[in-house]
Amino acid sequence: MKNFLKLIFASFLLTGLLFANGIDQNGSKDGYDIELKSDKTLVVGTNKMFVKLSKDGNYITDAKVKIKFFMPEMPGMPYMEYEDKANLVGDKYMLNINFSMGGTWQYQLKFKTSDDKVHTVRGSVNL
Ligand SMILES: [Cu+2]
Repeated sequence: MKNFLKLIFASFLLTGLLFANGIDQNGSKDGYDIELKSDKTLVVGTNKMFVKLSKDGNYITDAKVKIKFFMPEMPGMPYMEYEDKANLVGDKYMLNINFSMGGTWQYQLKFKTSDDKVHTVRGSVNL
């Protein structure tokens, strides 16, 4: 019985870990598939995020990727934003994002492809 309870407890912990793990958002725009991911849970302070771009199953590694996170003005709080340009690391683009506070942050992810077109995806994250 004791072991059984331990097993249940362990599986709860595992589930918690799986769901507490960062963000993983997917979308598509103009025929491109976009994945925005973080390995760790988002925190106030510095966060590493990764963007993967692909088209027809092939990774796109020659795009220029940038992201802007922002929070609208609220009572007693000014508009806030944070921008970063991504660096290609392997087959994904790495971003360093500094969140100044918890709450909902909206983002605008832009990527310029080799045909000089700029594509924009929007979304939001919570922390
Ligand atoms: Cu705010």
